[in-house]
Amino acid sequence: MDATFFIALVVGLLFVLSSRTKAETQYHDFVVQETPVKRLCRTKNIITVNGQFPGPTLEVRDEDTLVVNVLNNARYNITIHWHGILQIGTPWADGPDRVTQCPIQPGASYTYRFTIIKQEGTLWWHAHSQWLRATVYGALIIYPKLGSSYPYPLPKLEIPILLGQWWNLDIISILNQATFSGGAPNISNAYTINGQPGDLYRCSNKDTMKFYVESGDRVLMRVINSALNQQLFFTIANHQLTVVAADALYTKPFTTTTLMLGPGQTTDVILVADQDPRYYYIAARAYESAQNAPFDQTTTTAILAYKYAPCSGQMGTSFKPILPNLPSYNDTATVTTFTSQLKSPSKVKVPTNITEDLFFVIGLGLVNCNPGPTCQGPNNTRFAASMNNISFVLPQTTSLLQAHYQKIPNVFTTDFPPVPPLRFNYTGNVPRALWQPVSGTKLYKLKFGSQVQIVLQGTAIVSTEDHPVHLHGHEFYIVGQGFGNFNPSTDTAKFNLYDPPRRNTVNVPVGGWSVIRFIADNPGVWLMHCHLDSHLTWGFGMSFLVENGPGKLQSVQAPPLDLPQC
Ligand SMILES: *[C@@H]1O[C@H](CO)[C@@H](O)[C@H](O)[C@H]1NC(C)=O
Ligand SMILES: *[C@@H]1O[C@H](CO)[C@@H](O)[C@H](O)[C@H]1NC(C)=O
Ligand SMILES: *[C@@H]1O[C@H](CO)[C@@H](O)[C@H](O)[C@H]1NC(C)=O
Ligand SMILES: *[C@@H]1O[C@H](CO)[C@@H](O)[C@H](O)[C@H]1NC(C)=O
Ligand SMILES: *[C@@H]1O[C@H](CO)[C@@H](O)[C@H](O)[C@H]1NC(C)=O
Ligand SMILES: *[C@@H]1O[C@H](CO)[C@@H](O)[C@H](O)[C@H]1NC(C)=O
Ligand SMILES: *[C@@H]1O[C@H](CO)[C@@H](O)[C@H](O)[C@H]1NC(C)=O
Ligand SMILES: [Cu+2]
Repeated sequence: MDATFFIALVVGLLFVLSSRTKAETQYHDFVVQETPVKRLCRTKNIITVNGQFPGPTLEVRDEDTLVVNVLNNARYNITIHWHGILQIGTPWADGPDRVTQCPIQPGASYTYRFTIIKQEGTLWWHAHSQWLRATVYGALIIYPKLGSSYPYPLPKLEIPILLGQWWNLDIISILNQATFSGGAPNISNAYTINGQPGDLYRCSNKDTMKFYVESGDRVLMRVINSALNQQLFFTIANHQLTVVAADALYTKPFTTTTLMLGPGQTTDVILVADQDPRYYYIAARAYESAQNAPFDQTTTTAILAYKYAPCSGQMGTSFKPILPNLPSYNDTATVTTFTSQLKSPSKVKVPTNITEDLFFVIGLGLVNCNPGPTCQGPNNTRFAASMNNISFVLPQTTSLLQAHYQKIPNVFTTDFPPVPPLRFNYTGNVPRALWQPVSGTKLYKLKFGSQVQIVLQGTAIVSTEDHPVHLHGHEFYIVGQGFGNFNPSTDTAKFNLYDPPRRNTVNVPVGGWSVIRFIADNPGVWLMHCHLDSHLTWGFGMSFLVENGPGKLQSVQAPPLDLPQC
């Protein structure tokens, strides 16, 4: 063989191989700005990224690196969180305000750099300061790395569906008013699908989202609950949905008509366009488990539109979309049926040598105060929330991660209680004397490699309620859940240690409990919190401090030079 040809062949082969397997680095500019948008018959300014609402969709592959320069041209402090990205070795890029960084102040910028490590599926990004994520969010789609594919037949179409929540008034004034008054924040005026409320709201018809399909198409819908303060049911008229993944982790496929997603959660479903060629509504509305709590009872819709739907004139019946049935707002039975079907695709390695056996009592509370304009909660109180009776307070002068890394004293303590300070009938009639939590900035230290189990036990304080609890920096197995008080002697035996679902956000059932397990293998400071932003504001959060490990890449590295300072 001719030598030149041989070299060309080898080089060519190497090129093909490297282009097949080489991950890439993607650079993006996010300009945070004020943008006028018109919804529900009125125009208002909202905070957006690059003037887009929802924000830009990021599409990457597993093993790619993202470099996102965020320039803040708005008048509020902001941070961006990459929801569900593990941030292995890059805790400074996680984003929660005052947890892993100080905010990016108006006029300033910060570059988030991180690599996707063994993750694929549907995630999203959102602001993680004040309540700016009401409008600052977008999809983050991770395709399998080159050369690998989905564990199901390739769909013809992929549609990201971001469910959102819309207020006619400025979200920061809603937050400020609630913070001042101590009462519940004003309810939203609409829910949205990809930023649009849909046909059932005033002045919304012409902008309703339409997704066109052809008969026989297999469609992958990547459903994301990006609502600020509301769990949502999701359904599509006349169509079955096959669930294939949740929170960017594959599941054993199962078929359902209705999904329920807490804020923060994602669910991938496959739909086959196997119905009469016409228009069908895609719809979402509230799942509200708290008793006597006001909530937005509207329904958002988009349209699944079969191309070649028979024309029968402008107002033809085939263009009038069919509305699906949605469960009642308080249909917990449907939620339980749905969540109990979520399982890992096959046997998984669940931590079984538990070295940290934690029990967190979670829920709302009330703080007594002198009657007045700042005590507008029930009976002259202010709303609060807590985990193990600690209502979480963020530091003001630096972030928790910075205080940890630079050993700055008096920012936090590490005495977050592993078990509740008091044992009581959590979901029973809780004496009023137990309703008031204490404030604190307490972390819980985890040795690198700890095998952690946490019982998340809801309470009936103020009201029982479903809480979507999200953990940063880790994914966990949900080994069990139930109603009432967790009973170790009977409930432990029923844990699913074979194929439990793995997620980053668990819905702790209303008046019940969930048990999660994970390995603390990512050094840093990681927030765990209720993903209803109103609850987080009231103190429903805590942070883990995962200590450095022995390995070379197992310790927190120096912060990036452009890390914002307070
Ligand atoms: C909240 O709603 C109340 C009652 O409808 C209204 O008076 C108030 O102005 C609203 N607050 C904000 C900040 O929108
Ligand atoms: C749900 O709400 C309906 C109507 O408000 C009520 O009659 C029913 O008792 C509620 N169900 C549950 C399980 O709370
Ligand atoms: C379980 O964890 C303990 C404490 O870290 C360790 O000493 C023990 O060897 C572990 N057991 C197994 C079976 O891994
Ligand atoms: C407010 O006070 C009334 C009268 O004492 C009582 O019936 C009600 O349960 C209280 N509500 C709360 C949320 O504490
Ligand atoms: C806890 O409260 C519930 C509801 O009031 C009651 O049914 C149950 O018996 C109580 N459990 C204990 C152990 O007291
Ligand atoms: C929380 O702590 C406060 C202050 O010590 C106490 O009054 C209250 O009873 C505690 N509540 C619970 C549920 O532990
Ligand atoms: C923005 O962040 C800076 C730095 O922490 C802080 O001093 C300032 O008060 C913040 N501004 C607002 C409006 O929260
Ligand atoms: Cu909550």
